[in-house]
Amino acid sequence: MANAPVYDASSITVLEGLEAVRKRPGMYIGSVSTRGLNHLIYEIVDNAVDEHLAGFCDRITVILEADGSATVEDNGRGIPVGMHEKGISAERLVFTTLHAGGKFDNSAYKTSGGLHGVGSSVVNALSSYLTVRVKNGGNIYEDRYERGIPSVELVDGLLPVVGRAKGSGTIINFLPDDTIFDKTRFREEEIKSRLHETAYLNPSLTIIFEDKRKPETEHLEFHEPDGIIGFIKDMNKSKEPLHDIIYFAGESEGITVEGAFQYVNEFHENVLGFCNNIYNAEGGTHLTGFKTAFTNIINTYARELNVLKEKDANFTGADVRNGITAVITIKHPDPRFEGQTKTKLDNQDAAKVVSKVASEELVRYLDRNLDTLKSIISCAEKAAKIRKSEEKAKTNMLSKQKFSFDSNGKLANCESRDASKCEIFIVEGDSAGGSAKTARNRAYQAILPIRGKILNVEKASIDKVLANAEIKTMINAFGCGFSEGYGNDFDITKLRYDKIIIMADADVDGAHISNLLLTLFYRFMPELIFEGHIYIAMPPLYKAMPSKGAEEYLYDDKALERYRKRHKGPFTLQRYKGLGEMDADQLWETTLNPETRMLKLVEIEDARMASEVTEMLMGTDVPPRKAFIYDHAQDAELDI
Ligand code: TSJ
Repeated sequence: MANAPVYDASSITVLEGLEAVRKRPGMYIGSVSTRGLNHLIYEIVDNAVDEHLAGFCDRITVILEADGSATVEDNGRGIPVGMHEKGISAERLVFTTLHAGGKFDNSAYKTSGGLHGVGSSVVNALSSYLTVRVKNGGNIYEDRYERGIPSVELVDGLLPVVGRAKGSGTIINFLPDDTIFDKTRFREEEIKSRLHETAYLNPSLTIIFEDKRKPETEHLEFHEPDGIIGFIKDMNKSKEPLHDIIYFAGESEGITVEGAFQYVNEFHENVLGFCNNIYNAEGGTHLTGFKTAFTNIINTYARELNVLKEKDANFTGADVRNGITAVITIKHPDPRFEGQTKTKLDNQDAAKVVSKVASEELVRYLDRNLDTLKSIISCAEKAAKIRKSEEKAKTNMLSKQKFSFDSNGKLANCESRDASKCEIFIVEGDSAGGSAKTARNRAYQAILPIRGKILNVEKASIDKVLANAEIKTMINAFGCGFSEGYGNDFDITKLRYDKIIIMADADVDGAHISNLLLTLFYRFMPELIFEGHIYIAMPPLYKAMPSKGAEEYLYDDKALERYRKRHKGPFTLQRYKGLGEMDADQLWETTLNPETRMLKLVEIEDARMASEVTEMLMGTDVPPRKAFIYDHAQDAELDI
């Protein structure tokens, strides 16, 4: 009886709720890919962060266990295990009711993010098992669920005590359900990055990360007492800062605002927004508020200092932000999000309050720091100059071409017009392109060969970018247009291919080409990356041909190592130097055929990661760039 599911009348609707989560997991966690998988951890961690925000927890530990499960522990008050008014343990309510967060409508959740406090039941529903341990009053209470269904019998509605312990806290251990998720291996790079980001946003919190899946446990501690100032310092660490980091903070209408920024000697802006510690990939009203205020302030100063003469037009917002790295983080009692990925803050009062706080605080600062003000204004001047010449070039371009670039004959399109089934391979080199055209399944696979090295868009002005033949062909083929960042001229609903697959040689040149393409997408079509449409094909490095038995393709050196261990007897090894060495059949089998190929989904989820990637992609140092591709190659799995 101990492990049999325990039902009672009130749990029927509960189970129906969790069943809905299992039927449509994507609705609750975005996707069932690695990204969705990692989200499970964030949902749980966010609850512990809420306990920190409520003032009762200063330490969170996240462990990726050797058995594939994850453990999250905090030293907060512990989830209440007592009887809730509904006649069921409060803890049960948290894990079996969708949106249970609202049930504990106290100050603890006053500033929590849209999903905080509600995610734990979703994680529960999507886990093969989930155990809850609560330390409180000298006791350890334990509960357990299987696929969301409780398997521990309550005694008088209360949880059993399984041990004694000092202190208080909550420990959750769960194993993602492999019948729900495509892949069940947590991706540590992304998790570490997200936890580090959380540490920057919560300066008095310590987050410990352990990866016990590795031969030697990896142990990291994130504690960032300098908060967002440290965040800016980190993002600008390999850049050339033009002044000390500026920090401002304030409160109005129950909304608290904190901001920090620093200009670097670069033509690029990086402004990140957070609401209740959640990264807003699509920005929103807090950023609008900051940008509006800041543009006004700098224009006013520029006129006072006579940098802008009476006849001159104002600097644009983009001019003013040329070279800025900024973080704006607010706490809002009732945040609302909109946008494609529901990551755009929508509350109008946030714009007003951020604008007010930023104006007051920054004028106070800049009045006293004239040198800093002058270097900011000179960044704006440089940007305005470039903008004016680029506007001219763009107008000329547009009037000539109107973006209706005809396909210039190189694209071998597929027959299907059902975008959800179509794939386009961007193939380096004409010879590989030729083989790929022969090898593909023309029903749904399109091939676009590109020749030589593609233009580095970070080093080129926009007219050069648009004049580049390869780039024109790509923009035309994808069908969405383009615009800097999240602009209005890009329409992802017009995308003609579900998968855009970069296919380059597995060498340094190939890595370079992949990086240039990713830079292009990141700068002009970021939604393609954020919405998970960009992939990197992973052609095999070797073919092992044993004297007895079947040939086998090996996709990396680790695979070769494993092959050597497991394969007894002699074999010859063919090393592929490039895609061009494969004939059409081999290319189909290793790189094109969805049943057997390896694809790496390019995922850039959180701000820190995105910023690091830009830095890597833009930087001139080769080693970090190689490392980026290498890291991603490590994560590749069979795409079946
Ligand atoms: F996600 C989760 F629910 F599984 C989870 C919750 C996971 C982890 C690691 C920690 C937590 C959590 C919840 N930590 N601390 C709390 N605190 C409460 O739930 C709590 C405790 C006391 C009171 C109170 O009013 O006395 C209120 C709350 C919400």
